[in-house]
Parts: sequence; structure tokens; C-alpha cells
Amino acid sequence: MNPSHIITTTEAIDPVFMFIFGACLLLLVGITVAMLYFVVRYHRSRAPQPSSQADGNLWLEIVWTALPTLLVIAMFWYGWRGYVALRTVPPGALEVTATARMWSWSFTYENGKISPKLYVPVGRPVKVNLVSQDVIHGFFLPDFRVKRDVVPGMQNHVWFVASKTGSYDLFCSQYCGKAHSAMISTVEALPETEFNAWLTPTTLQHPSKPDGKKLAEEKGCLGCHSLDGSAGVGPTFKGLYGSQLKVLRDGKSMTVSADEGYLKESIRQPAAAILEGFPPIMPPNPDLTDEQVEALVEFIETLK
Ligand SMILES: [Cu+2]
Repeated sequence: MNPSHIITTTEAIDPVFMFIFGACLLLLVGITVAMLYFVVRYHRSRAPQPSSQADGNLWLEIVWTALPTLLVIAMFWYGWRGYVALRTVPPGALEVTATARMWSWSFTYENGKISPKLYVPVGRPVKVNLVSQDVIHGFFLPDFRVKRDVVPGMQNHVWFVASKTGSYDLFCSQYCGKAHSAMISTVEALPETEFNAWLTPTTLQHPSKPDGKKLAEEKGCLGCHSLDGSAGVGPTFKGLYGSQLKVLRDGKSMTVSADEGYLKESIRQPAAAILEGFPPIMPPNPDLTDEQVEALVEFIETLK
């Protein structure tokens, strides 16, 4: 599909912004200049007594009523057309579901492929369905002028099209808790053939055993747990396996060993025994399979 045939979201927004901004700037300058002029021209020392007997000017009143009315109608009409363009997904769009959770994004494609980054083909519109697993997040792509709240339980979508290959920032625009500022990802715009190669599942990409590292990325674990020992919202995975941890279980402080059993429990039911010094904010993970939990623990073990 030729990208020049569809209007992009940037093309829908920018002229409206420039029009409204330009009109405001013109009025600001015009009103300020007129005000300053009148302050000087009609200072008490120059015109101490009213000298005009005019009690009205019909044409002046018609003009200063009609012009602003036309201006705000133009702003509305222009803005409305931009809004409709933003809400109308062009035909042939690639459909992706963006899932937001505290504090990461994941993107699910129609063939079931899941990615922590939003890969898209250049020139093809992308419809992004917005899903939140917990609180209100915001799907924000400044480069494409796209920003929409992701509200739990509400069906919503955005669309955009990348005209050039490249990597574009993706932010969460609603304050959603402690690691909100870390809830960032990117849109990776690839040439169509490269994108198709990336999207097509190969036997290599789907080994019979789940890949723990990939899972940790996809499920958003790494949004809070670092791999390099740096402090995050949650404890780092580096050196975690086998270490001695001071935890709070049933309100009692105790020391446990971070063995397979403890890690499995902490993935499934994080609130059961919270590591001291960390807030009890990790959501439980009932939808992971036993195999996936096993793979995650094995991955953490490799970081001893
Ligand atoms: Cu968020």
C-alpha cells in the first residue's frame, strides 16, 4: 500500500494545531498592540473629556460579532475533521492488541506472537486495541501525535501509520504508580518484508520449552526487576537465586532461602511473603502455566 494515499495521524493533527495556535498568536499580538496604543493615545492628559457624541455603530458591531463567530466555527470544523481522521481506521490495517499493566507494555499480534516492542511495517496503517489489566494507563506516541487513555474494562483503540523506518518512543501518559516513568517501550517500524519475516513464526522461535528470559520480557517482569543488580521497584534478579532473604510472612519477619519453592510462590502469589524494604505491589500471576513458572525460575537461577 502506498503511504501517500492515506492521511497520517500527524497530517491530521499538525495543521489543526498550527491553525489554532496561529489564530491565538495573531489575537494575542493584535489585542496587546491595540491595548498599548489606546493606553498611550487616550491617556487622561491627551483626552481629559469625552469628545465624541457617537452612541453606536451597527456595522462595527456586526463585524466584531461575525468575525470571532466564523473563527471559532472554523476551529471547530477543522478540529472535528482531524478528530474524525484519528478515530477512523483506514481499511487494510494491521491489528495489534496493546496490553498495559503496572509497569510494562506487551503487544499481541493476530497470529499469537507477543512482543515487548511494537513492531510495525512501514506504510501500512496499524490499529492498536487498548487493554489494561489493572489501572488507567495512557498510550502515547508523540511522533505520531497519538495519545489515548487505556482504561480497564473499556474497549478502545488508536491507529497510526509509520511513513519511515525507525524507532519511535512509546510512553505511558497516565500516572499509574511507582514505576510509571519506567513504563516505556518503542515502535519499531520495519520494511514490509523484514516485518513479515519477524512476524512469521518459525520452529526456532517456538521451542517446546518456554524461554524464561523471553517470558520475563514479555510478561513485563523486567519493568520492575533488573538483571544487572541495580535497584528497581522490585528486587533485582541478579544473584537472587539461593540468597537469604528477610521477608514478611503473615505479618511475621523471617529469613528464607530464595530457592525454587520460594521463587515459584513469589511469582504466583507475590503477597504471600514480601521481601523487606519493598512495597507489596506486584500483581499475582494466575494465568502463567506451570511450565512457564518453571522456565522463569530457571532463568533467575542462571543469574546467580
Ligand atoms: Cu502506566
